[in-house]
Amino acid sequence: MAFTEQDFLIQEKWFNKPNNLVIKSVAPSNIALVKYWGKHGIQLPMNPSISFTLNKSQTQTTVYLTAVDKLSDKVSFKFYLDQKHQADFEPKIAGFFKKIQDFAPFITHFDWKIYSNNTFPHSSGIASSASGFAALSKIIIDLEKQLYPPKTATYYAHKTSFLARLGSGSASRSTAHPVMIWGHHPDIKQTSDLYAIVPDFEIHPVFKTYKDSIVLVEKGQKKVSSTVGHNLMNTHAFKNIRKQHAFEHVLQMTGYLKSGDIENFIKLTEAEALELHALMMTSSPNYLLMQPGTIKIIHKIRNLRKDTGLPVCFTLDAGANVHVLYPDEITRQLQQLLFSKIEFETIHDYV
Ligand code: 2P0
Repeated sequence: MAFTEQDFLIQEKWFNKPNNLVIKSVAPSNIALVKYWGKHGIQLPMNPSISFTLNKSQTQTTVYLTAVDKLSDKVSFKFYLDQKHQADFEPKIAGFFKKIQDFAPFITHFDWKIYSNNTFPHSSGIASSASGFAALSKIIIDLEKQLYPPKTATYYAHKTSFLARLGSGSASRSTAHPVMIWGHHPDIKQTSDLYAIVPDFEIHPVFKTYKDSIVLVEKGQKKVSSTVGHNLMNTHAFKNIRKQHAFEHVLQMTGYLKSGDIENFIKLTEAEALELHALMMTSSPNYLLMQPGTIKIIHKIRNLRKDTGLPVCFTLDAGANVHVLYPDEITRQLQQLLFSKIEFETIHDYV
């Protein structure tokens, strides 16, 4: 049975308020194979999505907590990235704290000094919001564990993802390995719109060796925020067909991941990436995140696959950079045939 919002409320009163605490956590980024695009209500997805966890791209967070003397309904906090105070990030974190307050009422009892750093470069186009909110949610759950009587491991795992979702939708899929599904699918057990789960089937060994190398076509922040893109789906002319596709695609993708069907994995992964960007290009107003370099690399990958039969494919996030996905065993060939021949910097990551 899936958990409800009610299940994540805290019933007990707690008494031992520690004065000072230091809690650390680490959380990975993720790349969606079938994309979350469109949302409703409070951070609920329009459709289910499925992702690979990117183990090497992590946010590392340390929180210094001090008990506050006078309670307020707002959380007192400061956020530091790479040891520097980052006021720009604070409104989104404040919004997160507000959204989770009913489920973690203890957070207002402390002053928070949040120190984060990422193992991936800031310019990489890897969204730090996914790993960042996942890392912070792990800390909040760790604190809950310290303050209240123990609950089940499943409760803690689902609640971590549930809290992360309220920070950023894709963050819900950054709380476990190696694959996560977020969003209710009638044909996939345990799935929920409220949090992401690790599917209960065994992934074929070939997908356990997968790598993701990100080709940096464009460095820095994206121009249109994903939140705006998600909202444009509400009135999108292709909303219903997109929803239908996503439900079908998630089910198909789980089948390919189980059976090790690389050929269909490639077809579907690329179709999803292009569909995501096609949705951006056909929303009202429309916008275009791909750059000439993006198209160039896509063609290179497809030509290489045609010429050599190597099982390499691409996916795209909400930006111009290209994620190149491939099994570990062809790494050396790709270094020679692809990565050494493109004029863009590439970050080699691991799924
Ligand atoms: C995804 N993306 O499935 C899709 C595909 C980007 C492209 O979810 O508004 O930062 O915080 O829920 O999670 C990026 O959007 O948006 C995203 P919010 P989020 O990964």
